[in-house]
Amino acid sequence: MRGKFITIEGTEGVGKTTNIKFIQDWMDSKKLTYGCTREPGGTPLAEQVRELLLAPREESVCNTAELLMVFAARAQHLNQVIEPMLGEGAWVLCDRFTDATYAYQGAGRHMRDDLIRDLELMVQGSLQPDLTLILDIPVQIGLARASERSTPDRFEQEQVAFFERVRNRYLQIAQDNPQRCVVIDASLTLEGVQAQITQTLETFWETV
Ligand code: T5A
Repeated sequence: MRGKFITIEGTEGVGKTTNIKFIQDWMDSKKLTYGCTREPGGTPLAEQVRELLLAPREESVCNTAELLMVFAARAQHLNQVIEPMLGEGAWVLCDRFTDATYAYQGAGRHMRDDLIRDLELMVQGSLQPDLTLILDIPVQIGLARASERSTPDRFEQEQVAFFERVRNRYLQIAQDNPQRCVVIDASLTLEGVQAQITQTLETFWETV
């Protein structure tokens, strides 16, 4: 049987990395075979593209180049990691996927959705996550958490208005895709966030 594909999304500093470890513990408790990966990245080549995308630079990166780099990395990641694992029956837990492209390049950078959709179709065909956890938090809280943890990358140097557009698009995606998306209130304590995640995973588990 094909594995399940779970993605985790949200604006900067929302707690994805922190909660991925928690989800891995849940998967261990279910004795699942799974892989944990991330976007942009997940293969040596795609990780190099990630470095290109995130590095702050003086040269301004044109939106089309950024979008194509995101999908180039995704194509490699799907081909080398995600599809083979799902095909072998393993579950895949991925830190960000194409919802991030609609949120960051679509809403954030004002790129046209139909362009993103064309690339999505070319790169991933009909593949969609089975479950997407969207961690939601007021932008300023997330940015403050992220800045305490590390120096800002190229995206984290954007203005608050950019992240407000990103956040709103994520909420819109959740509203448009209730069968696969669950919004988690990530402004609570870690315990409160993880209680919501457990509930979501257990509900999903019942459908598997
Ligand atoms: N991108 C990506 C695109 O533009 N298009 C795309 O298609 C894709 C796939 C990199 C960038 O790439 C862009 C978007 C991104 O800008 P990323 O590495 O996922 O993507 O970048 P970040 O969102 O910056 O991820 P981070 O690792 O920085 O943040 P996390 O993982 O959300 O946050 P985390 O877990 O590190 O937590 C941040 C801090 O908050 C604390 C943690 O301890 C940590 O210190 N924290 C809490 N504190 C209090 N209460 C809680 N509930 C807390 N949860 C966590």
